[in-house]
Amino acid sequence: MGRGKLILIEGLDRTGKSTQAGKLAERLGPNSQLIKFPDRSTKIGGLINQYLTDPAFLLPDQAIHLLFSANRWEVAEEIKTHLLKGSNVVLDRYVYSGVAYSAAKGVPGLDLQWCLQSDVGLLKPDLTLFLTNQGSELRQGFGEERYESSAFQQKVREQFSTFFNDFEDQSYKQAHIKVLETSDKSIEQVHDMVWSTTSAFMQEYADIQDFMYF
Ligand code: Z5A
Ligand code: MG
Repeated sequence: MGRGKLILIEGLDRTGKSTQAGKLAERLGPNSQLIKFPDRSTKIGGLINQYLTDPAFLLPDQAIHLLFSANRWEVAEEIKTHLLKGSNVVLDRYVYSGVAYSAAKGVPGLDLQWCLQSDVGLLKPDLTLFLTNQGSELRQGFGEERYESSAFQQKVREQFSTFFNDFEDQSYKQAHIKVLETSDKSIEQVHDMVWSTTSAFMQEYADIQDFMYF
């Protein structure tokens, strides 16, 4: 039996990532695993949650960046173990959110290159589905957490784009990262796109055995 596939649902805010990650994991069957970042249930995740929800809880930008990264390292072995047992793992946000949100702050020195360093060595997804809503004003109602303003989200969008174009290996990008436009599509319509892209990928890359790393 081959190893499971690591499938990431990434994207801009309020594009339905958590909704789609849940539906994909369900469709992949009971043996699949769903892991969300940030995982707010761990000790490190508790600090991240406090940072996101309490404006009075201040941390240096470098420190919160490293906590988000540490939150991924906390479960890195667990993810690999699931994959080696043949389970597919669906991730809801991951390294790309890590670098894009921190670099979008525009803090001198906290650029994409610096931000990536703490994630170097983490498993790279076999497939990333990047959800965008370029053409839509739908679901622009951001919440109350830190980072949830449209001006900041525009900067995040630019950082994602710079990372994929300038930092990601282009042959990896072409084969392993798929952009899905979700504007004006229902949850079921987006799920159909997610499922058809995932099943086509799984067929084409059924034999992947080696792991890839950031
Ligand atoms: N962050 C970071 O800085 N560094 C890191 O390393 C990581 C994250 C991992 C919290 O993340 C913040 O942490 C986030 C990035 C930063 N900052 N911001 N902004 P989070 O993942 O916990 O954020 P969230 O609160 O879950 O929001 P989200 O992920 O942006 O939302 P979503 O998952 O994309 O959307 P959703 O929860 O699936 O759907 C939102 C609503 O829209 C919900 O009511 C759905 O029922 C509805 N929905 C979904 N799809 C549709 C369609 N197609 N039509 C109509 N309605 C829909
Ligand atoms: Mg979410």
